[in-house]
Amino acid sequence: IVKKQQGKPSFHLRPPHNWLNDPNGPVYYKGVYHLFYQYNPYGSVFNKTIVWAHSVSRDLVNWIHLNNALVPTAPFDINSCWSGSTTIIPGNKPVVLYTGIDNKNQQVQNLATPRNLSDPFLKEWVKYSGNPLITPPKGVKPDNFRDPTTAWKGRDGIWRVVVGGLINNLGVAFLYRSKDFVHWILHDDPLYFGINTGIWECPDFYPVSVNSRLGVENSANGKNLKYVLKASFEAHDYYAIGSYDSAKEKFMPDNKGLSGSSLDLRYDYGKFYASKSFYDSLKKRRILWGWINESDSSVDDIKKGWAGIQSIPRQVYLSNTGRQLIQWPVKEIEKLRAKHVTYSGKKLKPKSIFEVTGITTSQFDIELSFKLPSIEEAEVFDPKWDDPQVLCSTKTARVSSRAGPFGLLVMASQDLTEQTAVFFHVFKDNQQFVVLMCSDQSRSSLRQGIDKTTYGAFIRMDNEDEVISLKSLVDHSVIESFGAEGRACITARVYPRFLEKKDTHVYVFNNGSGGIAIETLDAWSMKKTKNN
Ligand code: DQQ
Repeated sequence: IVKKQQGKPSFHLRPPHNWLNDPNGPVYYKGVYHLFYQYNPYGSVFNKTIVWAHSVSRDLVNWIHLNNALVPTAPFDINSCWSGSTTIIPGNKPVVLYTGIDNKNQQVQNLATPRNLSDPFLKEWVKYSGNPLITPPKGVKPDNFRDPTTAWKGRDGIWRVVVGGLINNLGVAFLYRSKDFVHWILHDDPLYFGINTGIWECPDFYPVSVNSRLGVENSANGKNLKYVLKASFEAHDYYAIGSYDSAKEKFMPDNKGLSGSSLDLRYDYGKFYASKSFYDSLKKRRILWGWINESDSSVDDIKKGWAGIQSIPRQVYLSNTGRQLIQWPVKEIEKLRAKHVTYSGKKLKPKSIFEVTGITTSQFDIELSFKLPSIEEAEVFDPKWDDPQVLCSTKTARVSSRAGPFGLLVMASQDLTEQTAVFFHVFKDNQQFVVLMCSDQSRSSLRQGIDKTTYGAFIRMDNEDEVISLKSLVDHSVIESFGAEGRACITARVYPRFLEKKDTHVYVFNNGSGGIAIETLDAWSMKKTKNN
């Protein structure tokens, strides 16, 4: 029995007890946002009784937990209801495609529809009597075929859906087509595949606008669109930006595809997996959710009685350069902001630190912008550096260079024996800034048996950038950080030991050999959400 629920988040979506993982089938319907997710109703570990839990919200901030929407009951899903997606079909009808683990332990794709379309909460779901709709294709092992995407309809009126899997050691986005959403035919070639990646889980495929932050509905077609293909493998969510040839049913990445290399694009360079996006027709934006798992042991999870949270929903859109996505917490989360402190024009001398006080230090939102040095001041980027995560383990928060490290120490004890550093090192590469962003958990806790991996990402700055910004949303054991206005995201989990007895502190630091100017700093205490 634990005395206090230390580390329990206060404004991240999570039911009161038990295990959760992937977000499933997010959708906006009749004034209500729905998020389903993988959930074990019987305990705080993953097992064979996974259901679709269901939470609803009118503002993406406060959630009501409803009854489980899909639970294993039928031969086609008796061993678990695994991940899937919602599609809105004509007539504003949401329908769900999900993976069932059937009575032979095969992964099959099933359909479910709401019992009552006039209920905006879509409380009850009916499984189609003709399930399964899709069984593993020839050559695919029965446990290597899962996680249908939101379907999209082509100009020809035919539906397409992608299912993730593995065949002949290739991670694959299998493509299926259907005229009626019930009979699905495998297309000869996959939409795309990756070599040596392992199985592709939870694929996502959607259009983005090239000249606007507005989201695009999955079935939209037309000019000024690019496409994003995401696949989850090897513990990360990788994506590529490219075009989609609907005649050939091919995704063509602009640059590299999805290979799992340390230089591939990732939604998040920390803990963020099996994510899923949806088009929010109310606010015309695309929103992304990911599963943030624990970093402590499953023994701890059992003691705590809960494990896993959903990320803060993020708006996602194409950057001006068209080369990457930008992510930012949905505006609505700002409703939770309470007490505000602000500083501007503050200078941080070399090797100095200052404490941000006046906010709730275990539950806050902070945004800072640091003035970039002159290009001459930055050290030269070594082209051999091809793994930002590895680089963050040598260029730590303590290793001084001419421009950096500077950033935040959060969930820190007053004596700094426990602290998580989120920071930047600034380099130059041919007269352009390349910033290394790190989230260093190595000193986050004196406890043993916790995964304290340091995470890192490279950010290529634009010529006109004069500052580099950092935003962190800190919610007890969760730290979601956004570098350079959302060009790189790193999510971490931390479980400091001092919290058993002492309060936590927030500091801004500069360990570089040059001074650094903080242009702006704003921090807010964050309120608890309802139902948390
Ligand atoms: N989680 C689900 C699967 C999916 C995996 C099972 C990804 O459907 O492939 O809970 O985390």
